[in-house]
Formats: sequence, C-alpha cells, structure tokens
Amino acid sequence: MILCSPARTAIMQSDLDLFGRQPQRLATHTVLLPGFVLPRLEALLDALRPVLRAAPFRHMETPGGQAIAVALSNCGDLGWVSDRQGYRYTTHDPLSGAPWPALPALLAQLAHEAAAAAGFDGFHADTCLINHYLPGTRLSLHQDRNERDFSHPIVSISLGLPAVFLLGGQQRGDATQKVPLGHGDVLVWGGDDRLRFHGVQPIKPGEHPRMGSRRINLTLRRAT
Ligand SMILES: O=C(O)CCC(=O)C(=O)O
Ligand SMILES: [Mn+2]
Repeated sequence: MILCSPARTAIMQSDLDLFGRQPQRLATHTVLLPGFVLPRLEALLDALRPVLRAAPFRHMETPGGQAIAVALSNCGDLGWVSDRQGYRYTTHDPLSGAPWPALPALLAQLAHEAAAAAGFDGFHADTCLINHYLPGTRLSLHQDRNERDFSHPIVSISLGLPAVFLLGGQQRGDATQKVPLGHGDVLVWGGDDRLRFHGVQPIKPGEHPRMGSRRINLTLRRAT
C-alpha cells in the first residue's frame, strides 16, 4: 500500500515512479499515482486490443440528441451507455448486440492495486469505460452517478497525450483544481470525493511516441 490513510505523509522511495514523481494527495480521498501502470503498459495494451476489436470505439448521443465528442467503448459485466433514453449501464453492447467483452484480469488487478495504494482496500471493479480523445476533444464537468453504490472509488488510467483534468467540488459552480495527467498516470477518487464534479480540458495537439495522436482513458468502477 502506498498511502494507507490521508494522514500518512512519509512516502517511501519504492513509491516513486520511473521519473521520481511521488504519489500526490489532491483532496481528502483523491490521490494521483504518477506512472502507476507504466511497468505493465505493454501487457495492458495487449489486453485492450481484443476488447476494442470486439467493441470498437463509437460516438454515442446525449439524451438531448447531441453526439458525445469523446468516442467510447466498455468492457466488464456492464458497460456505460448514453442515448435518447438517458445515461445507464447495460449488459450488452448496443452496437453488436453481444455482451460487453469481459474485463481483462490485468485491468481488474491494476484497479485493485491502485485503489489500495490510494487507501481503498478491497476494490473490485466490474466495469471499465474506455474513452478515446482526439486533439481538441474535451469532457465537460459532470459527476459519475450512474452506479448503485457510491462507497466504491473510481480508478482512472490515462494513456497517450497529456490532459488537464479538472477536479471540482460537490457543486457544479465550485472552483476547479487543474490536475495534469500524463501517460501511465492513475487518478483515484472516492469516499468524500466520490461525487465531485470533474472534467477534461480540450486535449492539445501532439503526437505521443507510443500511443499516437490520441488520449485513452480507462475509467474503472463498480457499477453494481
Ligand atoms: O478522461 C478522463 O480523465 C475522465 C473521464 C471521466 O470522467 C468519465 O468517463 O466519466
Ligand atoms: Mn467522470
């Protein structure tokens, strides 16, 4: 475990990432784990490939009928969808009619470990939303509230182009903290912070050496 309680301040050398960046507590129950997935990056990408072949990225509609700028897919027992009927979780991919691809064991394990490192022991994700951002794509401020039980944290993995994550408060109008997220970083939020508003500023144009001109975000949650 890296940060077992908000009170813990001493961080061990082994907690540092490849570039010497240390875990950072951004709020009472929000922790940034720089480079957390980098040691297992290639295995993670290998696990994602068949998922995205079975359930390719697509643009969904908001309930109001607008195309969502972020393209998305899912894996796990459930997948998050949006259409004219609203936001919800489904067991099946509406595009193929097949069940969402299974959550790769490595992803579940990474989420479990990252949650524990942030002080949330015993986290078992049952769904992973996979977001695909091109340069210029943003995600407006929102709360994650389609899950049944908000006592479970959210584990969010960033890959590819850098992003500025906006960490807001409990109200939409609250001030936001700008959190730079880079390739391999993991952000975990839960507890008192579980319903904080959050979003992503437009992705700046660029070319990531491993991921190309895109940002991929994996948001692991327990939906049931
Ligand atoms: O892309 C991100 O970093 C955040 C994604 C997110 O908040 C969501 O999919 O609900
Ligand atoms: Mn969200």
